[in-house]
Amino acid sequence: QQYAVIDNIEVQIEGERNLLELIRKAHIELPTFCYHSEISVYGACRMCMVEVQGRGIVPACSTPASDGMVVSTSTKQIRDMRKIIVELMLANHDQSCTTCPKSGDCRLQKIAHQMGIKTVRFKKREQFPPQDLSSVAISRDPAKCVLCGDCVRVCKEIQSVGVLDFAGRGAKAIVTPFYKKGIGEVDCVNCGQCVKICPVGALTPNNQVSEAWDAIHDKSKTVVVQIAPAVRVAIGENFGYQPGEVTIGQLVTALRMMGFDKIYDTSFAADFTVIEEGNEFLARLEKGEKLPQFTSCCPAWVKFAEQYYPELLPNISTCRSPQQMFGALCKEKLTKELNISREDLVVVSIMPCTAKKFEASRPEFAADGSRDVDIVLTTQELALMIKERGIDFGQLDVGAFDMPFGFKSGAAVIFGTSGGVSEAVLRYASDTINKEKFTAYKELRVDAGLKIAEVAVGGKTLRLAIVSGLGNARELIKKIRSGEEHFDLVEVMACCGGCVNGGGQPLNNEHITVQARAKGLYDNDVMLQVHSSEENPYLQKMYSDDLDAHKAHKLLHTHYTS
Ligand code: HC1
Ligand code: SF4
Repeated sequence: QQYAVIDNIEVQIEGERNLLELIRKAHIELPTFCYHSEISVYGACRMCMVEVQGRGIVPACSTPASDGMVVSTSTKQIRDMRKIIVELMLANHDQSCTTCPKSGDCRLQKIAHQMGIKTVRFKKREQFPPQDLSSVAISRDPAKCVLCGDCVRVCKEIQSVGVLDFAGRGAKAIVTPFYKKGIGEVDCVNCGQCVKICPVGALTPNNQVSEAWDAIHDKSKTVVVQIAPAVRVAIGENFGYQPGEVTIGQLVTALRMMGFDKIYDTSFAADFTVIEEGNEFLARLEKGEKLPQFTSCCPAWVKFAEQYYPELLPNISTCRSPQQMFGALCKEKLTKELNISREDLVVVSIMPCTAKKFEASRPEFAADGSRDVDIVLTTQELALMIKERGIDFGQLDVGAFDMPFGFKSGAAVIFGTSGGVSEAVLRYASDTINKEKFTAYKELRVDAGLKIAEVAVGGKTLRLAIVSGLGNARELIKKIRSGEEHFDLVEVMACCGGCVNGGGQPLNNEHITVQARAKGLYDNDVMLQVHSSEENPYLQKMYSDDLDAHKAHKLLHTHYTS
């Protein structure tokens, strides 16, 4: 057994990748801006410098732990160095902290406070590059950037998109999309993984909180809200709940108190997605064409495919995502029932995702220029609104959804985690083919970026791939194109682990959090009344009363552009 001594305490070395991880195991939270276990070590911020006996001062993130090492994490010299680094960052940083969207969640703010920094000894920078508001999904503010490079690496290494990079040198260095274009003008797929990893306010979701309040306060509007599956297991983290705890009842009550007229569930529409996508899949299987079928509910994946794999577009399911099915159905049905115009019905979505803002803005999801989904708020934007209204979330009674758009099966709730869409579609396919009730398909539950499974349905063995993270998707597509791999169904989610790890979720990046949120969704499935989409009684009624084949196609399907 090997040990290192860290701040006078012996700590066993058990395969930690570097000294920083060993120090964290010893319950010392060394500050860093640029270390994340899932991306490469960059060693740029120098905040994790420690003193190793006999070797001097070294960065803990890029130093392996070795037997007998004696480490001090905070000598006078190290403390002074860290203070200088943070003060230099602050001097070079637009300090409009109180109005920054990241205020309260900003690592620079937290570390400056933790280190007791009261004054900045360096001259403050006066001129900053302008904000970049070119994207409907993501806002950039280079004046807040600390040059940690986290966004550059996550975009390149995890998502294999690589639209961000460093430009300029010395004091003029910045992180920017290529050719200093706006982020909305390059191949960014809006996944928001850069937003989630950014420690400061340099990358944030495009904030639509004011638009939402304006709609709520406008008495001429009926404002309805849909809640995405993954929000229910994460929003509570902002109010002291553990990741994975389902707080949907409190959330419904909070939204009602805030003034939304009807509170609905995106999962209701996900049940439609299962039926439509399931039927499409069964038809393709029978004809043996356009296989593998790729899922279509992740808008970052759809844009990725449109940009890089246009030849795969015929294989992508033509189903709209649940968010967009919901918008189309709601605008069709409620405008008639309430006898109001499309403009006076405002559909707001609460999504774990920044790309859903982009999806809702796509021209194909509008009728005569009037959008099906008007405003998309991330989980984090909604948490800010709840706090702004002074609502004590943890004390709220559990509220119930409005009907019919509030009823859902468990199959529709598990959509929020990687593997959930495949499991939901397979439940429907096996119910339909085998005429048997509900199989859970636990073998599709994923704890990695790629899972390959073979499942017997109706005397056939189906081969499925479930992939999350666009870099993983790119690798898989290479194998499919070369003929090395064959599948019947491929589920792609842009964020590792699926929507539970979306770019609009609480800023808790640990793998364990994503697992806990996924478990919360699977547990919620068990608690619900029905587990297969076709058993949703409100869905059956809507199919028979409101949707003939033509209308179902018009409202529930789409097309792609390369
Ligand atoms: Fe998702 Fe979906 S599951 S894409 O991850 O198909 O965002 O949660 O709302 O639309 O239902 C996201 C989540 C979400 C859609 C559904
Ligand atoms: Fe890259 Fe995604 Fe960020 Fe766009 S949103 S810059 S694709 S990480």
